[in-house]
Amino acid sequence: MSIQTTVSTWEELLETARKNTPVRRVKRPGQSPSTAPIPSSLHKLPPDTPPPVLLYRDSNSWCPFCERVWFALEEKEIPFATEFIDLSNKPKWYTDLVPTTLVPGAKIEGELVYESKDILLALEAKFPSPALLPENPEENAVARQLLEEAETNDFRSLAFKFLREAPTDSDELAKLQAEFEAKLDELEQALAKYPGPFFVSTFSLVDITYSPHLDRLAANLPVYRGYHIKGNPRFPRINAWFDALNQRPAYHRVKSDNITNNLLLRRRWGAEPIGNPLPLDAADSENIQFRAEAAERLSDNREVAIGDILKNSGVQALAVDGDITTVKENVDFYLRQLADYLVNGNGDILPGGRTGGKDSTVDPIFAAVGAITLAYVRNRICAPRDMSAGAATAFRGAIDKVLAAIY
Ligand SMILES: N[C@@H](CCC(=O)N[C@@H](CS)C(=O)NCC(=O)O)C(=O)O
Repeated sequence: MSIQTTVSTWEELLETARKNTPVRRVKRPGQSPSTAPIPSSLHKLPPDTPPPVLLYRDSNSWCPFCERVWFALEEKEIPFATEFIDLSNKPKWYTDLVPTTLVPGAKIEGELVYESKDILLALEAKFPSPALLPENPEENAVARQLLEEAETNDFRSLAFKFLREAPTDSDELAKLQAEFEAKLDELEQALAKYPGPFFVSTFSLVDITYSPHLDRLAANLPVYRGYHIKGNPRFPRINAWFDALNQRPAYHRVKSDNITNNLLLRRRWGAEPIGNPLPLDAADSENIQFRAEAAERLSDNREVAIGDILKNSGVQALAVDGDITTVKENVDFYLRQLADYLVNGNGDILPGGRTGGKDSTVDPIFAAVGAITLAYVRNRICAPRDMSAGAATAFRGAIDKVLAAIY
């Protein structure tokens, strides 16, 4: 079947997208992940100077402990290089190097440090400005104490018990919820001790330490337990803290989006959702820069994306006589239509399956390729591994629109 191409070429799409976003990533041909973010301060290094920090982190960018270190590196504007470790098959050199064999690990000016808290403190010692611990000695001691407590209190274990344990009855679930809420009450009280939205009077390593886990809980509890932290009147300070984090550019670079968190819990931990996913943030979906970033990612990395779709989505079953050429062309068409909608479109989306104008019939196989392609990539992309959380939201929002126009 010939396709009437009503959408722009990849080259046009890439050019338009790049006009609307400064965000770029490096390509890693043949490797996983296939692209990586560029640390925002790398450009500050003189040419041919190795960055002072090497971060060892998980290849899928799911690890909350790695996120802490990345967050601090971005806040402190430290240029760094990243070595990705495949946690399902850790290389021997890494397990030989790091006694715990866990990520994150780091080489800071050549010196190995591991355990996220120790890496954060070592970064603070070597790169004191901008400070992520208070200068006032008394408050500095409080922050260090809070950091210790974040590692030793049972906040994380109670939270994840409530989230992940399959309770035998509703009394058991209510008990887990009450224990978790008591822990949130403690955080609420801790946030009340100093003026301003943070744990101490300035943004600090304590906020960085709590943010990845609280983010994951705020995204997953509504879906897996019907429980909301965000918007819950019992926790006004935690909500103000989330709002304050949202003002920080570094946070937006390192965080995941809600859907990535939801999917991860199901796939990695086998949890069963009991409710609907949280609605996509409309402001992010409509944000021109996020839309352009998503389109830029898709256009620039299209070959890898198409290869992955053909291999893993099941779409090849639609090939006639085993010839995937047409399927491939059609996958390409739908991805271009998606990128086109991201950069150019807020108007009508031309139904992708129609080839002869508005009133012609939809070719069912062509439409099915589109449905599979779009449904697959909607759940395949993962923030911040593939793009920022805001871009991932815009990407998923655009897919919903294009999908809805297929049939
Ligand atoms: N206490 C450690 C925890 C690190 C950790 O649990 N990392 C996980 C990834 S989220 C890991 O390396 N898992 C691999 C494994 O268990 O082999 C820290 O704060 O750095």
